[in-house]
Amino acid sequence: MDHAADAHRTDLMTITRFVLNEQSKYPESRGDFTILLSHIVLGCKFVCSAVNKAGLAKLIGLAGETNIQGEEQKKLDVLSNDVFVKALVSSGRTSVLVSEEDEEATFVEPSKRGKYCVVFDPLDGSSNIDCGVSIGTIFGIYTLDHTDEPTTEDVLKPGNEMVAAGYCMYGSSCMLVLSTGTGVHGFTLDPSLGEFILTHPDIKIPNKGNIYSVNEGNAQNWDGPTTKYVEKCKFPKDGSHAKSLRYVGSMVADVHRTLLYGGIFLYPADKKSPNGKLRVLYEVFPMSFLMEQAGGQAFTGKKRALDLVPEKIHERSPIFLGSYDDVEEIKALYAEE
Ligand code: FDP
Repeated sequence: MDHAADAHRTDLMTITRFVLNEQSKYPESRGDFTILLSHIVLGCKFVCSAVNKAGLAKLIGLAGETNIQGEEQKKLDVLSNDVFVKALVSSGRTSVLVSEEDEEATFVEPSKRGKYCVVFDPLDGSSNIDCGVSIGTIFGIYTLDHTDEPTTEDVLKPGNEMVAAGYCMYGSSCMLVLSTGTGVHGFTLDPSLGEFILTHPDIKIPNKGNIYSVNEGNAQNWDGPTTKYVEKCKFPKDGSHAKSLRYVGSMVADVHRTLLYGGIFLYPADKKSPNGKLRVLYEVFPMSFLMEQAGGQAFTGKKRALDLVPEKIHERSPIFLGSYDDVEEIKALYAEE
């Protein structure tokens, strides 16, 4: 009998135990973050269950509404948004919420307020819902640094001020990847226990990868550096192997693969979308935070992504993120401009 393996199987590090362990390193901590996270975890479990049942429950289909980005809103988007907003408000630990689905920020009523602001995309990659491809929830957390009436200014802060970020991927397994600023840790939902168990401690992205991930259908509208970079991936002139192309078109799935296998994920600016497509607060920042914590980089084409200061809650930005050396190459091409 393998006693070491058995000890591992019987000493389960749940996400709550993990965060409580972290919390114990800060004696002044009152457990607010642990409570907030447990509400986010509940939202993820609910959405995971809804995504799994979607085909059966006839939840798939248009809800007959469009969101503020002009995209068709699916029933699962609406449901996920409701679940997260209610879970976050009822945690009693939030003051400002920004959701991809809501045009305006939500300000929590005074009696339920707490010291955190949460920015999130409740169900990212929604064009993939109907074909069962992996989708996910992305979130970033800021602290409220004053006791005055909260405003949107409290979330219009650079990503480097986030105190935590993560995503939950609803795929062949349900996985929550989290960073509180001390590395990146992955937890897989054990459906029989209903608990997220630490399965991927201290994730480090390889320094260089052999995969690039981009919607190449937009190539005719790209700028010079992006065009040159993708050309280099396909036809390297330094004797290295050409990179493989993988693109799911669901940010959580594409970033998750990039984090585990290495390589680069690009959503550049193009002539039609000069600011790219992905949203700064709840797509670019959380994923950039995780990449940096895992030893990678995230770049906008102009600067470090986490140094952006958003002016609007639904602002977009081009993004290049992934393995350190791969992002270094695209930075060099933009520096030549
Ligand atoms: P979706 O439109 O399906 O919701 O920002 C949303 C997003 O998906 C990301 O998850 C994904 O990376 C990207 O858009 C895909 O965009 P393209 O279809 O333009 O490639």
